[in-house]
Amino acid sequence: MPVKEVAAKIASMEIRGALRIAIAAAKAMEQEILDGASYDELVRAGDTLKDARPTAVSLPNAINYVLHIFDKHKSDDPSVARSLIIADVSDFIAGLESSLEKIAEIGSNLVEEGDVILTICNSNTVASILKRAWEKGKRFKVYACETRPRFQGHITYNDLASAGVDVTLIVDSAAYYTMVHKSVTKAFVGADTVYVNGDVVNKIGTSQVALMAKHAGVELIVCTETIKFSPYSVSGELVEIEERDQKEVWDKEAKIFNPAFDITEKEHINMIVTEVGIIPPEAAYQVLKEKFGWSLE
Ligand code: RUB
Repeated sequence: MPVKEVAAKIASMEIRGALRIAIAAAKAMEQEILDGASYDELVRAGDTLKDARPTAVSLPNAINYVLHIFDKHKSDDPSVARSLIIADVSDFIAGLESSLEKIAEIGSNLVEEGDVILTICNSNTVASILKRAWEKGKRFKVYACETRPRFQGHITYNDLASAGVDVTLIVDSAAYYTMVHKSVTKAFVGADTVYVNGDVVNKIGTSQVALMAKHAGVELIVCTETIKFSPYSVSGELVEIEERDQKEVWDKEAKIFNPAFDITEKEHINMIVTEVGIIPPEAAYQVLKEKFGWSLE
């Protein structure tokens, strides 16, 4: 798919969820390379993609890694350089895709028989973990927050229900009541960006869920591939919290504030599940050093 089309689909949220966004962007960059783009053309394509949505760091991370691959091969013999670049980029994309599989396996070990799990928005990573746990024969209940204003909770509901998982939809404002009165044991949430200090940016409402979880003694588990860790946060650069069209909230002339994401402080996070293992939020820097050393030098 051409870069402009992918960027438009990311902006309109037809392609959404931080991992899917990263994979779609990397594939669009791969296509540019296959079409013979120069480094400068590739940088411009990357900029178009990066401008599509501001908050998921997986988007610039994926683009910058493809650019890094291109740059790395610049001193190679030109007759083989392009095929080496294409091989590395396709390995990178395969790695992104397999990270979901690995995290599903690791995360599913955290789900226990009889758990009552609350989730918010639609994280493909969280859904993959829950479906894997169900496939393994574990039996548990899930409460999915509907996630105003875009109702990504409906996607979660449909995905889990069609895999046979015992899932119930709740309105967002029922989250605390549900935690207390339905004996929720764990909250699983996704991530758009993980900062070096262990704070996590995710769908608006996640930080409320985290505060409630802390108050109710419920474990908050963030599920994220390491492509969503922000190397830029090492030098203090934070992501922009996207504010979307007010019409998503109410199709009327009114004063409306519609932030799409919020920040959950590390103090409210019990653990972060990644494809390289389960870590405390405080270990974010270690992950960044290992994964993004090339960009931190
Ligand atoms: C999606 C969202 C998801 C993360 C992780 O927001 O906040 O929790 O992106 O998703 P939006 P995944 O619907 O606005 O894109 O686990 O699928 O990468």
